[in-house]
Amino acid sequence: MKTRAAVAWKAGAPLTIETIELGGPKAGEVLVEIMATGVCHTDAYTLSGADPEGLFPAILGHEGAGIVREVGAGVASLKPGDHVIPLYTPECRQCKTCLSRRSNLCTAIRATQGKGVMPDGTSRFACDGGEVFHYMGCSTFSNFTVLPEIALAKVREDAPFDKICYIGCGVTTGIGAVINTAKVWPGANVVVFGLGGIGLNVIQGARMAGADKIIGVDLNPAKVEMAKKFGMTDFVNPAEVGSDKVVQAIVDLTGGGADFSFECIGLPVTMRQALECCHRGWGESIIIGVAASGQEISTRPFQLVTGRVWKGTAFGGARGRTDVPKIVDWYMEGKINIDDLITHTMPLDEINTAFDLMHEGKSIRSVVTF
Ligand code: NAD
Ligand code: AHE
Ligand code: ZN
Repeated sequence: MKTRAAVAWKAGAPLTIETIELGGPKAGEVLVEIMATGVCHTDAYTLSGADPEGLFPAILGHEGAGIVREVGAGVASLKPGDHVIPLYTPECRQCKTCLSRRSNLCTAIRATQGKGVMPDGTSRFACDGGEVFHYMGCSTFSNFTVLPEIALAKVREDAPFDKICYIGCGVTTGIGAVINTAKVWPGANVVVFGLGGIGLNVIQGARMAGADKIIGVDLNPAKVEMAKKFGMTDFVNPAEVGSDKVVQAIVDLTGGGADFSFECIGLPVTMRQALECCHRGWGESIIIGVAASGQEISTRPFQLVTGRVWKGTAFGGARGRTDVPKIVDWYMEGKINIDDLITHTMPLDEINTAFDLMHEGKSIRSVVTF
């Protein structure tokens, strides 16, 4: 079939809207009509050329919601008409990692996802006869896409696509990092580096967990109002206190250091600050931000010897097919706020505006509707 999609032809270039040839679902696969997709900073990261797994040409996008239109042979858990959220972290429930219950990092299809192809090693997308790569196993910047059954969470049908698409990455990553990875306790002091589409969901999760102080760190003061609305109690602007004074400012605000910190920017310098502002003896720092190819983190080993803990999390530690439908329920029951974080909505033709708004610091989340 033919479909419309935004294609990333090369690093750093704007996406262009193309008519794409899409192959149908093979055994174990599902054809999904994407109704809406968020634009996450990770899409911009890959488009920038800094992602070692970045391939071109590709159809980016990994924060979508849509409707099953066709299923391949052997697909048992989904049928045409089902509403779904694509999962860049699938849940096969059979691999060593899924069975271990210790991590959400299902390994069933990770290798082919990183190579921009389906599990059988081929791409279903072509443009003018040339192969176009898949992205993170999702490619939600296409009106129609094909995913393995294990990479789709079935969700309730009364939930609006243009809001729940954000659960496909940002909402689940931020709230999940607090609940699943850090296990923030009531009364904890929490610090969030980066008040964007992920950091504000960390703040929302920290408030749900009953955190006491929730300190936000960002260079952009325009993010303060929204962060306060979601539960931020204190704000530190590195441009005002000085980058070398951020750690001390947080230690002072928390009476000795944070119980938990979350890095939601993707820079080694803020990752180090996030670790070193943690409380001696027990403070835990969770890395969420994705740093560019070749970058490394460092600290004095003494920081770890004296009890601080460095961790990371992908997709908030969530097991997608199990947890995502529950997060959609939380949204529909009014337990979490998604609407206020979606600051811009636009048609596919205007998708490059979503990247511009992100880079200019003017949006929290932009959502593209088809
Ligand atoms: P975003 O662009 O919406 O937000 C980033 C925020 O960081 C902005 O508010 C910006 O002003 C702030 N910032 C930038 N440089 C700063 C600095 N030096 N000091 C302080 N603040 C600074 O991005 P997002 O969508 O929230 O994504 C954040 C990061 O999380 C990205 O690296 C993204 O790739 C990553 N991410 C990781 C996962 C995961 O599963 N681990 C999931 C989604 C996103
Ligand atoms: N190809 C990238 C990987 C970047 C990365 O860490 N991605 C996160 C999700 S970000 C969503 O916005 C993730 O899920 N990581 C685990 C995994 O298996 O990719 C790079 O930098 O190499
Ligand atoms: Zn993302």
